[in-house]
Amino acid sequence: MSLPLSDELIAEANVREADALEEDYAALGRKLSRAGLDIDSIKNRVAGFSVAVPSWGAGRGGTRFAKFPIPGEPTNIHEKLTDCAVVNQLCRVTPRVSPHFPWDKVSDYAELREEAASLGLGFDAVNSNTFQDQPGQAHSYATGSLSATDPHVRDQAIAHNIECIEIGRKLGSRDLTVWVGDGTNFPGQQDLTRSLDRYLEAAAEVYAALPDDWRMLLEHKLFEPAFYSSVISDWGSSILAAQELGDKAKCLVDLGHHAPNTNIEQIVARLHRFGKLGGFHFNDSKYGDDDLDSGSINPHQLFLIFNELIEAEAHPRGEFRPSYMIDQSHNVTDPIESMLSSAEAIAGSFAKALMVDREALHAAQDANDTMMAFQALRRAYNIDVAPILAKARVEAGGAIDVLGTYRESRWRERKAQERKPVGLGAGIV
Ligand code: PSV
Ligand code: MN
Repeated sequence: MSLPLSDELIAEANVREADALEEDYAALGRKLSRAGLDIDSIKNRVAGFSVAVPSWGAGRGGTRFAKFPIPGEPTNIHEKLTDCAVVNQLCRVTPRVSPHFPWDKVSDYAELREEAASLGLGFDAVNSNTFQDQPGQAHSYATGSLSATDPHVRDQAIAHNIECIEIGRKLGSRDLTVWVGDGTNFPGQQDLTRSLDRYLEAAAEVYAALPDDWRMLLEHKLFEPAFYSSVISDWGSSILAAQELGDKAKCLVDLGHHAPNTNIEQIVARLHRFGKLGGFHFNDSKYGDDDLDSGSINPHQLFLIFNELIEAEAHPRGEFRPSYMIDQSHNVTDPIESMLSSAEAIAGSFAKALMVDREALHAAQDANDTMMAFQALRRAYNIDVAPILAKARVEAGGAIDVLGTYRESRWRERKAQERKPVGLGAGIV
């Protein structure tokens, strides 16, 4: 394996932080043991936790108004993988990349898989893209893809999804994530029932091409690009579609794809209850599908989602295998820094949720002791888990101070000398 940053750089940076980490870890360990928690057991669970990064998140995103590239940004899947390897080398929680096609198209996928492996990376869910036209494409997705009125368009969208499965098999993926931008901008533009019928029929053809151990993750989104109606607009449409398609179809929750103030943790509990929780696209949002960094706006919501996930794991309804992926648009930061900060926020929420006193919580719930039930959550949420995350990282070869060490590496400045500049333009990712 040949990782992008020098091991010495990380080791030297860690030496400077080691004593403080030991002190903080020991102090937190004493505090947790008073609450009956063993810090090493929590740390070991955290060490087993991982979240995939999106290949597209390695580049700078943008809005429909503009994109402001930075020097040294990756411009192809090879450079993106290298940047994702930097993220994982420092934080050790992101060993997989979720690719997007045709954005990440190459001629030899076996080679790409080896390239990733040599960087310490594997591949997570493959994402299809029928929300954009590609140069030379026979039929346009302007008025829909899997739900299009024109059967040629639907066939093309089906074929693309099946091609993504084929690519994913070569990459070692086991999930196909399907998000369609299909919908309407005008009342009356399409029949709301018949468009769903067309989607279901086309999605069933994709589903039929899934290998036995694969899942199809249906990602819903309330609005955008369609502003009046979206075909798979919410978790209700998503679970109904997944139920109709079959066991291998599950629902994927992108945190930004709901109306403001939606109780997303309850959606997670509901999907789990019916064996349909497939995975997540983590991000944060204030207004809509803002694709902001995980935990930057509402860290409490992230914690409450993980609280439901810990409950779900303890009370399985069928297989419990949610895919954890980040889906963010890094418009104003260095994408590597955003992914480092987000991975920490996500792993931290997981760690906090592990520390909820479930016996106390359940007892308070059963006794209708509202305040004590809330306090069981609050106590865990208030714990500063940074020493646990840092200890798990450093034991796995990562950096104690991920952002500081990244800046010290001058990775972006060095890449700015080597990589070709990205063109200007608009672009939501
Ligand atoms: C759509 O907004 C989405 O969340 C889907 O996951 C896409 O694949 C991704 O963003 C990138 O555009
Ligand atoms: Mn998404």
